Amino acid sequence: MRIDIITCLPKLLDSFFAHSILQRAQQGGYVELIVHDLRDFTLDKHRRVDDYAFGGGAGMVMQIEPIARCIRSLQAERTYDEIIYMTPDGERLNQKTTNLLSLRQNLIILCGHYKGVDERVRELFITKEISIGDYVLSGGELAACVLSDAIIRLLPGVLNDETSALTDSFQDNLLAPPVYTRPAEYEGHRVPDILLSGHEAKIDDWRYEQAMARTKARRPDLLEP
Ligand code: 6GU
Repeated sequence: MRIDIITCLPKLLDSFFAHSILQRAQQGGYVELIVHDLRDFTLDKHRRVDDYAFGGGAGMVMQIEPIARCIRSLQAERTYDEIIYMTPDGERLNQKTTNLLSLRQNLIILCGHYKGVDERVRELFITKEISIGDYVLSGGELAACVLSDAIIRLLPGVLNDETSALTDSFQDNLLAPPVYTRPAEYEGHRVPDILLSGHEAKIDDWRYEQAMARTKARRPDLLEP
């Protein structure tokens, strides 16, 4: 898989991608993550990528030309399955969307800033608009990191234990059950006996019951049809 990210803050993304699972995924050849500095695609001598909003009002708007130039230069090299714009008014991200996107070959992710991008960018280039929740961030970069992380950890081989992504919270619309490690007792608080029993089938049942109880208590909306 290849993910091209377009941003005015490339250092922020580079530093995120240079760590942990995301770094391993790149070194292992599971994903190619390329960060593009939008300012490299402006013809303006001050390297500006934004301008005042037509009609007035506070906040700058990201211009179409540098974005168009960047996207077209990428499209000249390969075909993209989706061109995603990170924006608080996009469709709210969930596990189903990350699962589907993890099956794609080439993605572009555009990070918005300021008051957002000129509407014509969305009309002409964007195929999918994604929000990571009902709150406003100062830019789309953190949201792009969230989306990339959620996708890349699903690629076969990226996680050590191939099955572990399948038992995550949300993977079956259920929250994950509680987990424990040593010591078996901490200041009088014991790990449930069933987990020490070695009885695999019973442990599976217990985990399912716990996941169901937790989902009912915390996120009953996930159980609705
Ligand atoms: Cl994708 N961008 C921004 N700026 N804020 C957000 C968001 C995205 N998702 C939730 N809040």
